[in-house]
Amino acid sequence: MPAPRTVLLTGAAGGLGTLMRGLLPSYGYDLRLLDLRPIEGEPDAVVADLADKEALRAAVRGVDAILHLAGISLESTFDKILRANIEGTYNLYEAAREEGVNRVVFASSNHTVGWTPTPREGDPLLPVTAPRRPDTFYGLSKCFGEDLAQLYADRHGIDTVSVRIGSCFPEPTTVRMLSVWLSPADGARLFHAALTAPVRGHTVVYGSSANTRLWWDLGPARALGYTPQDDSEPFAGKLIAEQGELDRSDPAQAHFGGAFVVDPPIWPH
Ligand code: NAI
Ligand code: 15L
Repeated sequence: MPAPRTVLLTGAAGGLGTLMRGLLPSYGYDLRLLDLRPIEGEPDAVVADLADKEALRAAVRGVDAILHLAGISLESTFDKILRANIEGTYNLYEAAREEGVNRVVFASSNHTVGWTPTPREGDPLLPVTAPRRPDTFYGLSKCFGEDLAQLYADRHGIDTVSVRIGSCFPEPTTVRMLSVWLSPADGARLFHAALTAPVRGHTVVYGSSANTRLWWDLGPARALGYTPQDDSEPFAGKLIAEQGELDRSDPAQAHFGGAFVVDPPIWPH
């Protein structure tokens, strides 16, 4: 497969989309942008809802690959999650199938395994083959996205890398994030690897930097050619002084999904 050049970036107005709009062009990509919301300074961006099948078909036409970030990124009502994340991702894959786009990178999430207890010292890192334990309707929608990707790989030959992103923000802001932080620069490295790796079918990887306090196995991501350069550890002293070490007697601190396991999920950023 030749390296993709023109990539549709959905969710381009969001936090991660904005970071990737800044970072991915240096890898040689020509980004086509799509979001529900207009993007200041980007008059050519497609403003469309994932529910709009015609707009999606037009948006994917002629691209080499899709980086699918659009959707509801936190917990919400089931109806809203159903429309944006479940039906929306289905609509995107249908558009890809109809237009012959056969490489997708799907923004999955650590919340697919959010109810998994975090490892204690000496425990093995969580493999991507561990049973999924979604912590929310949001996490459940990401499990659906991964299964949809598997179906479209098997049935239609569309290759997907599902990246179970940890927390991709400029800096970690909680003690939990010291374990799951994906620096924006490593995020771009990982998405680039996922867009270009010569893998067929559906591949699931965890997405984080090479954090000293890592909870999961980065082997599958490294196998794509991803070499993380960052580690959250320089932020540890300040965060632990402010917030204390993780308190495992608190359910919101004892699971991969952090505060998402609490009903309703409360998130401090
Ligand atoms: P965000 O909420 O900042 O951005 C999501 C974007 O999707 C927004 O600009 C929104 O307008 C757009 N969108 C929502 N519904 C849409 C629809 N129906 N049609 C078209 N566009 C729609 O979220 P963020 O942080 O940028 O995350 C991007 C993706 O990565 C999301 O899918 C999220 O679930 C996933 N993710 C992000 C993580 C992170 O650390 N930022 C961690 C794990 C997963
Ligand atoms: C996610 O899936 C969310 O989209 C993001 O906003 C963060 O909350 C992240 O997980 C996290 O777990 O820190």
